[in-house]
Amino acid sequence: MMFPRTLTQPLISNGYTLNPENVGWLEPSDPTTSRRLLWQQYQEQGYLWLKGLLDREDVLAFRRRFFETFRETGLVASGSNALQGLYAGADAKVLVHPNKILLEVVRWAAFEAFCLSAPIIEFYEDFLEGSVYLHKRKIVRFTKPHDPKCTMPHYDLIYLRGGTERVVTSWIPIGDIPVEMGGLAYLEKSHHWGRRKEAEFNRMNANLSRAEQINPYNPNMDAETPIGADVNALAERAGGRWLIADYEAGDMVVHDPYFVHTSTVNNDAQGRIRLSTDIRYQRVRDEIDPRWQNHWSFDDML
Ligand SMILES: O=C(O)CCC(=O)C(=O)O
Repeated sequence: MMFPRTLTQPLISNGYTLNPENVGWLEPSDPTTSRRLLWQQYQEQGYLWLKGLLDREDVLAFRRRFFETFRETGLVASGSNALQGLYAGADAKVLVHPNKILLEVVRWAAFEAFCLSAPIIEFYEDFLEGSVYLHKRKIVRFTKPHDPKCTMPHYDLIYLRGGTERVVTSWIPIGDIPVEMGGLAYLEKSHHWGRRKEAEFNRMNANLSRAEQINPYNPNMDAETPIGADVNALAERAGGRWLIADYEAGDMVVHDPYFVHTSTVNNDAQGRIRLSTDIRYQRVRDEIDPRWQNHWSFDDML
């Protein structure tokens, strides 16, 4: 496939520069496509990039509300419009720890309402063919411009082994996230590789207690870097490219729990903070990982 556009700069993930031959683009899906076709695409690709599933204005309203609150940290450029989420710069004095705000936001009723908005629930009830459950542990992430720390390559089941493997993640950009702002990059067809990797972890963990088997910090695993940080080496090992996209407010990506993903550095020329949420849904009748039934906290070891 041809790239839809030329990249203006190299993409860097945790110190590794992605080789251009290891980069491709996500295929968008129309949310109004039939369930049968979407399911088929999801199984083939490991993801669905649902364009415009959500109301763009609702998503932008949430972005504005987030940054109005986030101003308290001192990290939003003074006098700027909250909707932009402009970073105050590396010299900014931190007044309130950003984690305090994040942990409040994931507990907001307004955030819960956002995650339970009609387009999402209607999509999942159709897609998963039944009543769905939203995991209580929901994550909101922000990425400052030029911060070298990125999401480490991983697949979600590493942290979610205590329930069904039919759990599905929604990654939702809260605002536009063009490639240069460091959105998610997905390793092409890696849901097959992830299944094999998980079988390998299961073999290694066979003699551990059940609690240790599902613990991503068990003696056989390194939860911080579970499959390595070198994105080029991973592309070679899994035999696919890292698929990127210019995400827009209103989009939702649905990804398979074995599908490998990472993020890249936010090099936004305007200095905007990248904001997103990742939340999980499953059929209520499937086994639910009890460790994900509390609000997110930084010491929950997941
Ligand atoms: O937004 C990110 O950087 C990471 C998100 C993630 O890991 C996920 O959606 O499962």
